[in-house]
Amino acid sequence: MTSPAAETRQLLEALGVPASRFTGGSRTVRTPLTGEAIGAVKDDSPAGAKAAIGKAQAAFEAWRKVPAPQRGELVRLLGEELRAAKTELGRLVSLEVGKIASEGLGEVQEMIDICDFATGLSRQLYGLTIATERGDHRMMEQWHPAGVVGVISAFNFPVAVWSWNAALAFVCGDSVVWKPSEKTPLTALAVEAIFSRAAKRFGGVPDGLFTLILGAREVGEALVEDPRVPVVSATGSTAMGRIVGERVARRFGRSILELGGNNASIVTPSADLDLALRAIAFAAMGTAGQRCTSLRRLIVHDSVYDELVGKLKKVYASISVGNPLTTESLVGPLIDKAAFDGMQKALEEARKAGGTVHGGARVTEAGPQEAYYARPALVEMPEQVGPVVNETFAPILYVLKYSEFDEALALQNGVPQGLSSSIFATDMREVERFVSAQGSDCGIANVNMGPSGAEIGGAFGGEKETGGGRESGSDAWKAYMRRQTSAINYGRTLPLAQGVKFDV
Ligand code: UN1
Repeated sequence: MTSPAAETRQLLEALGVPASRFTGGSRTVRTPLTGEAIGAVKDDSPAGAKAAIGKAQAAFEAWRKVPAPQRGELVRLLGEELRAAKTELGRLVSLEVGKIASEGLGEVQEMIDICDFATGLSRQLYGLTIATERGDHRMMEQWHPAGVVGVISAFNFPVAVWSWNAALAFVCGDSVVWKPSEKTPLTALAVEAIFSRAAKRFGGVPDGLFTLILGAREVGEALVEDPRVPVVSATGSTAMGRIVGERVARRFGRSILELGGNNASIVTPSADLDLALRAIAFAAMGTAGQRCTSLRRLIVHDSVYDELVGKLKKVYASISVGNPLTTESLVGPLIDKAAFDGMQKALEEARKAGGTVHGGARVTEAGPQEAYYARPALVEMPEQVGPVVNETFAPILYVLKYSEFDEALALQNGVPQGLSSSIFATDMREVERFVSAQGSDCGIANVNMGPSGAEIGGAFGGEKETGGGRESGSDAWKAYMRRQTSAINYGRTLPLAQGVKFDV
């Protein structure tokens, strides 16, 4: 059987990444499948990041002159190249992050989908014509390219998050400098190679339109601090986003923040429990609980609690945990030891707060000593306290009981984060209340499905400590452009607004 290191090398070569990019560097990349080294990349320096921003600024000045539908053609070609590379890139995502095969491929599909969306968008980017109070005048609103967009992304969607930002930014006329997670530089290098093939086919893409910079915090800080980067899109923890948001705001830049989620589902008495069970299993255990949209809190009506939780315990006890590429497992490894330690710490805190923990132990037979597989944990909690109000990036599902619908809504909204949420109900009054202004306070509120697995067509993001940004579909593109209002006088007189007289 091929080792993960050998397979990674074959995949990177097939994807067109030169060996010099992933060997011989000082940063060791490990696969969570086995813990073994699969690459050694060179970090960029903060000075290198500054140079990339300089080139991106020059590229922006050229790219903004290219008509938007032509910019869309570059993104269409990027989508084609991604289609051609889907099998290899999906597999590489699984090797670098530990996703099961279908989720690795699904991540690449998400990239292809946003390229299609952005290509269509490139013939839209609509402005407005606004009625004006002045005669022989016209007033309009236009959207112009913003400039250099800095993208900082997390390990768990190592390539899709880049694409949500970059595909929109390119059609909007912006250039992109990307700092991926230091845990996932190999998939980023693959994206760099895929992009350069699309750029070559397009011809005439300005040098520096897209630059990948690798490294840790210092490199990201260069993007955050530089006034030549008007838009910074950052995905990751709330702690990281608080720093990024404050620093970018201090220089009056704009940030698009997609931070922690602590997503809940409410299971009401009218729920279809079989459907709910399947949805809960995917949302809470899929991606080993390492999505920002993963289900972390289950709020169950007392009339269905015993039945549902009884069934859930069986699913939790039987779900297969193991190497997602060599077994049929649905739950792969955690990204690293720190993630496993964080999970154990949260479970300990839950026990102290009166919780009953089912599962959660390390699965040593699933991989070698340096790999961190864990059984997903189901934790029955007496109250929403302690670790339940925090986001722990691991497969832990806290279960709470309610008796009145208002109580369920208060629990759902009673955490600092506001990314995603869902309700299982066939009672339309409860459904409609949940999605009404008095219902879920999250950026995403689903019905009869889990909170994770959003399609690219909707705006993606959330409220409160999730940061307020929106990426991907709907009109999220507006955050990558600047708005300009123009009033145009085509007459020979000068009527002033608000009836002001100023005759000199
Ligand atoms: C993330 O975990 O950062 O909605 C993004 C979902 C995916 C994206 C998750 N489409 O679960």
